[in-house]
Amino acid sequence: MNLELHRSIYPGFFMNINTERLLSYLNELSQKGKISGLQGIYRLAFSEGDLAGRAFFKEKINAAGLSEFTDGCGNIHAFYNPDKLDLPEVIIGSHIDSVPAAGHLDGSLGVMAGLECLISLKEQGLKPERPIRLIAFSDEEGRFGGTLGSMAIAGDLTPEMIESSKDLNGISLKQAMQAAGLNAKDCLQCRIHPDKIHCFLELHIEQGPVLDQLKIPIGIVEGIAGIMKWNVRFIGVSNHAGTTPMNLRQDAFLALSEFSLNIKKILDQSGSERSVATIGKVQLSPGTANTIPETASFSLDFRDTDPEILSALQKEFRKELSRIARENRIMFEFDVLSSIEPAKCDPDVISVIEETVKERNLNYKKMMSGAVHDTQVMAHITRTGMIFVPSCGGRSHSTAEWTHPEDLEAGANVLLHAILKLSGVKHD
Ligand code: HGY
Ligand code: MN
Ligand code: MN
Repeated sequence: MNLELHRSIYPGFFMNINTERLLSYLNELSQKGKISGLQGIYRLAFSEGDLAGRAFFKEKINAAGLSEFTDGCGNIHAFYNPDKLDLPEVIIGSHIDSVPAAGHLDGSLGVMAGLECLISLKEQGLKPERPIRLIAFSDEEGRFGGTLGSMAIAGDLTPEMIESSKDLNGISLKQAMQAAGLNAKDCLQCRIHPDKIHCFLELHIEQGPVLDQLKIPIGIVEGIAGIMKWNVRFIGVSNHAGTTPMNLRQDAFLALSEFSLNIKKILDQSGSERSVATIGKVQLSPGTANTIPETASFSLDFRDTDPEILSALQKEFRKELSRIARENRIMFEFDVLSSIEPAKCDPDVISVIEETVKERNLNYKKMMSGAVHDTQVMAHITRTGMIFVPSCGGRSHSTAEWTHPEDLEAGANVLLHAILKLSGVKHD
């Protein structure tokens, strides 16, 4: 390949991110949200850990001399726009909130690599033909449903959602945001008009086994699975564990166990090979060994890349809950915590990523994402693309989360060069 030719294609072609700086940012951020005596990171949205992560990110933005602001939903925005252009922007982003006992890369990689890209552009004095904005979105992980911040930017939130949103422990979004110095109602004022956006790009770890098993360093995401997240309750009758004959019981936990055993059958009958369902949290009350549980409340997270399959699974799960409730002479109810439809990434953005990966002589695989991402919400208002890097052993949402530094570096450089192309960096 004639490198001179490339030099003429776009300035910055020979540019790379500062890998040491990226790794040190990731390492510093991974210290925010640590709880002594516990493994992993605890940056649940709007918690103390999350606020520490936010403060760290803002400090790095300001230290780099980039302009920054926090919107009404707590999304943190950083800008690179040396010529103060008022043109549709290239937006990059991800999240720094985490699940409990999280690893150090889920979301954090996209935000820290985005920051590293903006700093590198500034250091090189490169002039994009469009503004570039980096956003760390609030509550991607779903303490209050999921992708709250990107839904605010996309204008997908409603006053009812803000009013009714509660976490699995019954804490309301309003309370949690108030404790973080924010007013939940302001989430409704954060929309960015689609005309103001050229495209959106996110770098993220795969969180699955595909790239790692195939030893391929880059994934180019073609589509992202949709998710339904319910909080379900079976409500039976508490009674004495010793004196109540088995055939007279209305045992909420037995109903839950029958439901959980039937999930696989429902997926086989009504799902696709991409369908998944998980019961991740269970709470029994009154919760003593010698009392038949009155209430079994549990989370149900189910996903598929096809919206029709997702709605078929919704129907089947409801039918199954009601059959089991009837047969056990108990009641059931459920709240929909979140419902995010599947999304496709934009072919043009995909081809810019693909061109970038080929230029950098990297092996890659086009693939679907089983995890939910802010990208699929940003797809409601603009063209999107996602870059994956391998997760060792496919592990994520776990302290075992790991990606080799050379893969982090490769992914961040693909992000940088895709930004250079999409923002039309020109000669001085
Ligand atoms: O649950 C997910 O897919 C994402 O990690 N929030
Ligand atoms: Mn994530
Ligand atoms: Mn996650």
